[in-house]
Amino acid sequence: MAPSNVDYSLYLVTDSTPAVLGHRDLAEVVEAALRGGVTICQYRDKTSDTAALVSTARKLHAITREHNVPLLINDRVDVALAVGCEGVHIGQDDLDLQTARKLLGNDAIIGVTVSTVTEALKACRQGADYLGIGTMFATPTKTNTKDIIGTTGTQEILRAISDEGSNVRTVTIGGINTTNVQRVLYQSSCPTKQLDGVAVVSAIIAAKDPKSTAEEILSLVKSPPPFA
Ligand code: TZP
Repeated sequence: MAPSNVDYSLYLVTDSTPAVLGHRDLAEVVEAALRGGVTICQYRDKTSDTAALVSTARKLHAITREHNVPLLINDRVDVALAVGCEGVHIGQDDLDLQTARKLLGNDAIIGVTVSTVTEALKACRQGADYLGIGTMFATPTKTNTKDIIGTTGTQEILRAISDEGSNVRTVTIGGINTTNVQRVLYQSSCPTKQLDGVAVVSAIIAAKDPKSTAEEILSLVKSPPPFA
């Protein structure tokens, strides 16, 4: 199991496509977001070849290490191993969790995308460190999402995890931004389990000022919502 003190409050997931990143440099945007308080980062790139993935991941890892923030690689255990970063995030159609764990070892952080109670309980039982629960809201960043589950579906998953007695960590993903983050955290909570944080792509990567946007989202995550 990965260290239990990983901070999932503000989880940045990268996107290198022109529609989100524009013509900016990914490493510069990630660095700015880290200065704004991002607590964990995932390099997600569905189009680059393996050599380019390793090269960019090395660059990002040098930056995340300076900020003492874990870097995970989306889907690619081989890239995580090549770079020596802190872990991977796997989807339902990627390499299975048990194989990823065997390859990366017990200290690696391994997260799994889940959108149903069944998927969530399976990932918990197989030793996931955290769950990326979603999709919260429809988002142009990922259009092939299986399910839009909203706060109701997310709450159902949190309740099931809690009933299972699992202490797996949780973040939500999909359409999270400064205007909805507090409502999402509040409405998804069940009495015995809350989300540990939010995973954000475009609200930060496409922001004019990624640093101040990250600061704003992090402070909203950490302060109680006005309507609680
Ligand atoms: N998985 C579910 S939704 C999503 C991923 C990777 C993309 C979320 O992007 P955004 O821009 O934060 O809505």
